[in-house]
Amino acid sequence: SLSSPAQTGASDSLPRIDRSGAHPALIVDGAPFLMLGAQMNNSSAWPATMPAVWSTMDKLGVNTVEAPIYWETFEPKEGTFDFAPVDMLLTQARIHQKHLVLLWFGTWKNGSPGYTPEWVKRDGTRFPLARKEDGTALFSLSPFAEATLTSDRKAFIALMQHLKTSDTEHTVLMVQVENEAGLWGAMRDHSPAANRIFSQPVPRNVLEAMGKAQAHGNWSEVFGTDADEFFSAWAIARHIQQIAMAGKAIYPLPMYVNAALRDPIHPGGPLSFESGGPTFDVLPLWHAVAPALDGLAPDIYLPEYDKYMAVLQQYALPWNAFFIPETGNSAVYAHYFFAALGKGAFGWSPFGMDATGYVNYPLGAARIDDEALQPYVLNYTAVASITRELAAWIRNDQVRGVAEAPEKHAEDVLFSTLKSVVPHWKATVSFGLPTFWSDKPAPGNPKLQGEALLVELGPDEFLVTGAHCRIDFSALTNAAAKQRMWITVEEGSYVHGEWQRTRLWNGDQTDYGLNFTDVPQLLRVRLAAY
Ligand code: N0T
Repeated sequence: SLSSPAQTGASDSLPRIDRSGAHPALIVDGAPFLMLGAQMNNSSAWPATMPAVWSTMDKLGVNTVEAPIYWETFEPKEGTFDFAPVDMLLTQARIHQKHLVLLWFGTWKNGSPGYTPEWVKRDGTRFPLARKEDGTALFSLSPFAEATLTSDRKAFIALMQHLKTSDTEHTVLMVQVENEAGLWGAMRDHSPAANRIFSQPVPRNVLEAMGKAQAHGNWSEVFGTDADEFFSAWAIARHIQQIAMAGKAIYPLPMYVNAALRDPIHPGGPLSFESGGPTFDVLPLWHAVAPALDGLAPDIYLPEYDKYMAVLQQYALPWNAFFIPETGNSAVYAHYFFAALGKGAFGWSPFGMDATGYVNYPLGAARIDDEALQPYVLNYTAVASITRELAAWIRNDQVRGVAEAPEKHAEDVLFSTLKSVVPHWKATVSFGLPTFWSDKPAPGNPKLQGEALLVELGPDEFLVTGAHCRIDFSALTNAAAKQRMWITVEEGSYVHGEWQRTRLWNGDQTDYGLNFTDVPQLLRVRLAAY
């Protein structure tokens, strides 16, 4: 059940989203797939820079690379498409045995038309910019211009048509439509076309999605101070829906949009965030207006524990094909990988992973060297042998993840998912303890780097891994038997879907719990209570 693109080239079934489990899953070659991802820097998808991309990607042990397709390069003259950059990515990804997620940098790239072709940039009449309230132009295309939609859609269709004919082996798993769509610097477009529509009644699907089914009126009347943002979200979602729908009609790969986030706990007011993108407060609106999208995905550049967890919570919605298409690449972000999987994500992807020399510090790491990659390599090495199994366990909600928090140095995880016969188990994950003994409470690690992944395989049986943590269990019964004994603790890996143990842990290796450092180790644990 382990697969690489090369091994599975014969399959003709399309990647798709499956919604039959507890969490939506990405199905590749007929089975749930876990994306161990990374995204290259924005200007790296060029033949000259790809060696510096692959060196990092190969070190990281990713199975999926996120790569941009630039509209300006793809359609340099209106109606003339250059497929060479797409083919270059397909060919090289296959050589490196990676899957791809292609990112369509079209009308919106971080809200701007920077990646639109010159013939778009120079024609403000056909492709009008959005306006501030005082009439000043913004460097963002108005979502109310027919030609902008038509041209972007035409190019996107050409891309999907090309993938349909040239990617029969399904190197490409998903397509991101635009990049962080929305508007910085104003809450909505105030162009005359926009203002006209703003004063008209709010469409019914928006009213229903936003819990205002009984209301009627124009945007301000119904939504008050939220009107500008919701209007923006509706206009942009509608535009992207047309593009995604047209692309899917040609070749129905899973599609999603990514969000520049609004602060999940203390949402800033107007102008503090990118307006109109799928921020947490407008997810139902986006879902209703852009049903061609399978997922609305968070780009998480919030290093704080509480915020990262809040974002996972906000986007892990039953209808949302949930994964993390971008997250920061500095050290702290690595320890959120298992927590994301525990919330049901089918993929995770740090951003800016290449050796071109560019770094997006202070958003991410100041240097991308082996030391910076190390915690990310540990993450992917630890689960490399179980990506298929893990994806299925995530879909079934058998997986829990813990990330080390600043002030809480131990966390309990309760297991009742499989309704096992008594006893049910509590796992305690503690941080900063030595690997031998201790009579003190866990002090926490010197820096936040601890994390744990726990899979409930069956009654009294778990698969666990972790970094910089100790995992132990106790029984959750009212009876006398509350303490655990290890029946067996096996270290090993899955080989062609079969667990193979390399050794038993016992003695010092289990007397003080299961201690993980910076060595990738997978343990299969069988417990009993006394
Ligand atoms: C991300 C990346 C790339 C006031 C940043 C994050 C990528 C895009 N944008 O390196 O540009 O293409 O999706 C925006 C984070 C905004 C933080 C603003 C702080």
